[in-house]
Amino acid sequence: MKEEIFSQLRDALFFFEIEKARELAEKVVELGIDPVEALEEGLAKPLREVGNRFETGEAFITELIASAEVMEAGSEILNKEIVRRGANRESVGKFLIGTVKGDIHSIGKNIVATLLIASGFEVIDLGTDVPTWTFVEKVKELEPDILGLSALMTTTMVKQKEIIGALMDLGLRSSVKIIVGGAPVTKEWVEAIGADAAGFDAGSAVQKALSLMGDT
Ligand code: B12
Repeated sequence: MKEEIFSQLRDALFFFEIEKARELAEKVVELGIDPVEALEEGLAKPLREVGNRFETGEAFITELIASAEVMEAGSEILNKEIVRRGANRESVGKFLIGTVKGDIHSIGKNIVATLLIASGFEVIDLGTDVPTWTFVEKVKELEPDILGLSALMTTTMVKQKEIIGALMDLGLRSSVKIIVGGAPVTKEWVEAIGADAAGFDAGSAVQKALSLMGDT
């Protein structure tokens, strides 16, 4: 049953069926299927496939946009269920997150934010295309335990470095742990820019965040 629903979700994403994706996501909730697994297997994996096809010229940008809309529609319902399942936990820490300037990719960041909330973090999401200065101001104002920086493009990941540099210049770097993420991020990049950790998927992002809280 579970596999069949995941397969139907994949088809909905490939054939741009927004309503179908919503219905299937509702079914996942009704049947008590793990919403995290449904998100990853039914929507995130096939969306990455569309991205790969776009890269090789086999898919058009319009297809990429339409598939992303299906992912967003389905994940809106699944995210609510993920948060509901993790409700009533004590706050384990304050997590400030956003996608860097010049980058409007939000899906991965939103999944990470959802799983962090489900794991007990208080999450403040600054959204996408966030200027370096806004990250710095918000760190000063809100004093989060962890700052999460999402960048999905090789052209925008440099902003992660810029933000860390700005925090260092203002003497704020040691006040906050920094975890970076997004498809182009590597271990080498983390070391090169002086971040504390990287999350390569939502599960590892939560694990790293919890272990960073242990270090504070
Ligand atoms: C969906 C998508 C879009 C959608 C975004 C919709 C939205 N609301 O987010 C749309 C269609 C709008 C889009 C636009 C563009 N895109 Co685009 N897009 C993608 C695609 C296919 C999937 C991204 C995604 O959502 N993946 C699913 C999620 C679940 O995975 P994820 O994002 O990797 O997130 C996970 C991890 O990375 C990690 N993570 C993510 N953030 C964070 C943050 C923290 C703190 C942590 C710890 C972890 C973490 O955990 C997440 C959950 O598992 C990728 C292809 C790919 N392989 O990534 C291209 C891709 C990123 N896009 C690309 C490009 C080029 C563009 C455009 C420039 C296209 C154009 N010509 O206009 C524009 C850019 C606009 C801009 N200024 O940002 C390129 C980037 C190439 C590069 N330079 O590196 C890619 C790689 C496609 C390709 N292969 O060419 N895109």
